Amino acid sequence: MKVSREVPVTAWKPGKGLLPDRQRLVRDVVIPYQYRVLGDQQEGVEKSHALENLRLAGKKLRGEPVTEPFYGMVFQDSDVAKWLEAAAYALAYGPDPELEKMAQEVIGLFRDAQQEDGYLNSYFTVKAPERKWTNLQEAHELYCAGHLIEAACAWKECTGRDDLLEIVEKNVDCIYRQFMEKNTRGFPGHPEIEQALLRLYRITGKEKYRELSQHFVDVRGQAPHYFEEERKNRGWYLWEQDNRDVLDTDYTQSTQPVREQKDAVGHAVRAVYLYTAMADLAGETGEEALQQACRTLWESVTHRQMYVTGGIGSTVLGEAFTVDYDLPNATVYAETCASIGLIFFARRMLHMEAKGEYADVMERALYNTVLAGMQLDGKRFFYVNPLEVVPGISGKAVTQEHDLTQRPPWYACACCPPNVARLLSSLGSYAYSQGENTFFTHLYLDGEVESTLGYGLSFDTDYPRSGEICCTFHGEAETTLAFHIPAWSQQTTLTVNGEAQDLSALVKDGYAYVTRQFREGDQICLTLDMAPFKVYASSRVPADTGCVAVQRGPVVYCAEGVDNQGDVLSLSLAAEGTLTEEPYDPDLLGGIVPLMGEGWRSSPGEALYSRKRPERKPADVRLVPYCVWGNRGENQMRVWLPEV
Ligand code: FUB
Ligand code: ZN
Repeated sequence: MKVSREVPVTAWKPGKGLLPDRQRLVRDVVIPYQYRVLGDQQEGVEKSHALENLRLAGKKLRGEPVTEPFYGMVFQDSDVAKWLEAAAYALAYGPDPELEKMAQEVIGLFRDAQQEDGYLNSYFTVKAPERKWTNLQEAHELYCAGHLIEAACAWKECTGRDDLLEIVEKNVDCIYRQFMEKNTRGFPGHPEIEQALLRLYRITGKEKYRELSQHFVDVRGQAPHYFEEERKNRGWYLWEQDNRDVLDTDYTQSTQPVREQKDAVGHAVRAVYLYTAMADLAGETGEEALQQACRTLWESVTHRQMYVTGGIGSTVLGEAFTVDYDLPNATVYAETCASIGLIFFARRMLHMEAKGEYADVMERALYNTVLAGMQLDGKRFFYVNPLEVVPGISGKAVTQEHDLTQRPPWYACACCPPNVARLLSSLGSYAYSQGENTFFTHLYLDGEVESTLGYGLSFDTDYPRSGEICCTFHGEAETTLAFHIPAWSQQTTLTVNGEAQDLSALVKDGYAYVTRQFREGDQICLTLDMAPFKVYASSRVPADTGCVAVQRGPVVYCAEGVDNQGDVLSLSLAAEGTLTEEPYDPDLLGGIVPLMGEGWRSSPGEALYSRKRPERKPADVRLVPYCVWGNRGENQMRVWLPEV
C-alpha cells in the first residue's frame, strides 16, 4: 500500500523564489501565450490549428459544411488538453476571469467535438471516422483521451466544477465498452491513459476506472502481440518507419508483459509514462511483483541511462533509450517531456516507498532539464536538451539537426511546451505528500501548504539560491514531519525550535523524521550544504571520460561562450583548482549565483592534427546554471569539461 499520497494542487500557496516565480510566469505569460498559439493568433509562430481542429469536429457533428482539413499531428488534441490542465492549476491561485473565459471556451470546443456515444478525438472525427480504434499502435486515441482525463481531474480539483468531468466520463465509458465489454486485447501505443484513469478513479471513486487502467497495464506485451495482429488488419500507417517488415515492440515497451521487463527500452516518454502508471497501480494495490518491476526499471533508467541533468533518452532515433552508459552530450535527445515523465515516475515511487533517491532524481530533472525547457521570457521552448552545443555543428550536422542552439517559439510536434506549463503550475502536488500521520516534504519551496491532518506548514526559504530552509508549524498535533535530505548535501543540520538535532538518529532512507507534539509556531530549520562541487561520471560512460561537471545544490552548471571569450571548447578545469561562488546577481539570467572555476585555456592549434601539444595558460572558467543556458543568443555551451 502507498506510504503517502499527493496533497491537492490547491493545498499549496506559492511564496517567493525561483520555482514560485516560474509558476507565476506560467500563469501570467506562458498560459496566455500558449492559448494564442493553439488558436493560431500568435504571429510568426509555427501553425498549431489545435483549437481549429476541435472546431471542425464540432461542425462536422452538427452537420455543417467542413471546408478545411484537419491539420497537425494525430495527437494535436493533447496539446489543448495539457494547456487546459495547466489553466486549471493556474486558476487555483486566485480568480482570473480572462483565463476562466478561455478555459470555458476550450471546454465548449471539446463538448461540441464529442460524439453521441462519447467518442472524442478531432483527428478521427474530421479526417478518418472509419478508422477509429484500428491503429492503437500509432494513432494516439487513448493518449489524447488520457490527457483530457487529466485536464478534467485538474479542473474539478481546482475549480470544483463537473462540466469537463462529465464529458470525460462519457468518453471513458465509450472506451470501457470498447476495451472491456467487447473484450479487445488492445492497449495504447503511447501510454498516458493508464495514469490518467487512476487519477479519475481517485476523484470519482469509481472502481471501473482503476480496472480499465489495470487492464491496459496487464495486457501490454502479452502474446500474441496485439500490434502484430492489428497491422495485419488495418492496412494504413501514420509514419513511414512503421512500414518496416519487423515491428519494433521495444519502442512501445511491449516486448514482454510489464512485470517481466528488466531494462528501460524504446521511446523515453512512453517508457516513463508507463512506469508512472505501474508505480501508481502498484502503490494502490500493494502488488509485490509490480512494485519490484518498478524498482528494476527505475534502476535501469536512473542508475545507467540518465544524464547528470536528469535528461533521459539519448538518441533521436525513436526519441529513445539506447543501451546502458551510452550518454553522448552533443547528439543527445533528452526530450523535455521525458524528464517531466521521470518526475511523474519519481512522485509515484515516492508514494509507494519513501526513499530519498526518488526525490533526488525529481529535483535533478526539475531544476535542470525541465527548467531549461523554457526560455526566461516564457515564450520559447526546448524539446531537445543537449549538454554540449557548438554553433555551426549543433543543429547543422546531420547527426545533430535536432540539437538546437536556441529555443524556438513553438513546434509542429508541440508536446513539450504545454507539458512544462502543467508541471510548473502544479508543483505543490510534487513537493509534498501525506501518509497516515506523516507529512512529507520532498522539494523545498517558499510558501504555505495545508495538510488534511489538521495542520499547515509555512516554508521560508530562498532555495536553491540558499540552503537555509525554515518551516513553521501551524496548528496543534502529535504527528511526524518528514524532510527530504538531498544526497548531495554533505553537511546538513536540522534544528527544532533552535535546538540542534542528531540527524543520524532521525534520518532513514534520505528523509529526516521529526515526531513530536507540535504546537503553533514550532520551527524546524534545515541547513543544506550549498558548497559547489565537482561530479564525475562512471568510467563506463565513454562520453564523459576525463571530464567533470559542476553542481551547486540540485543545480547543474555549464560554461557558456558569452561568459568565456566566446570559446568553451578550449577550456578545462584544473584538477586541484577551486570553485568559487560569485555574489548572487539578481539581474543576471533571472537571478543566479555564478561560479568561477580555476582552469586552463589551450591554444586552438592551426592544423586539424599536429604533433605539437597545445599550449595552455591558466584561465578562470565562468559557470552559470544549465537551466538558463541559451538565454543570451547563440552560444557555445558545455556541461562536461575536461579536467586537467
Ligand atoms: O507522441 C506524442 C509525443 O510526441 C511524445 O510523447 C513525444 O516524444 C513526441 O513524439
Ligand atoms: Zn515533448
